[in-house]
Amino acid sequence: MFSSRVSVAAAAAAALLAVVGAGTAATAAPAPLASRIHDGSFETPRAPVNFFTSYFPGQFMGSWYVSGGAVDLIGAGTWQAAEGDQSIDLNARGAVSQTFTTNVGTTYTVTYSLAGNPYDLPALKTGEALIDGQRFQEFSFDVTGKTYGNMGYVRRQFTFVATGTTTTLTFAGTMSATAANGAVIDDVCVEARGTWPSCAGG
Ligand SMILES: [Ca+2]
Repeated sequence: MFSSRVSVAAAAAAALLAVVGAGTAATAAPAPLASRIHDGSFETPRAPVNFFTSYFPGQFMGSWYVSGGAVDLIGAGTWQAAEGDQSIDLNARGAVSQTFTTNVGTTYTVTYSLAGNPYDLPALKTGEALIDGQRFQEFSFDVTGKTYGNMGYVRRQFTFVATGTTTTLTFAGTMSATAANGAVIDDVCVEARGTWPSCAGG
């Protein structure tokens, strides 16, 4: 386990590119509201360059809530990110969650980039993605041959049908509690019917 360190991050104002819909007719059928998660790329707050910040249950890591274990927010320059220059390490059994608005009955697609911390064994990093606490996808990544400069990200995807007006997405490590380094997640996107993707990388 990395040691804990709290970064003194400058209050970075997130520059949101607001896309204003051009809908005009009141008689038009309402467009399906797309889900909008925030900062799926884990770019805010900023972790120390070439270092990281550890977050623990009950703490907010920007738009994400740490719901289990310990999660490391990996600063720029530490290792390759899938998008932007930060990512997260779920360590052994760290978990991060975010709740966003959804339309009941609408199908949503979750995509994310997966790699693993190549620092040490075991080589196989495991975790799961949950919707409202229910496991929707297990994932694993073998870091054999991977390096900080060549993380080897792969893209993973699953869908869910919203059952409530809000939905909670969680990524959780499922490694042995003694594992020091785990699965790496970045560039999380949630979109409904292919519209309004919330991933930073498009
Ligand atoms: Ca990122």
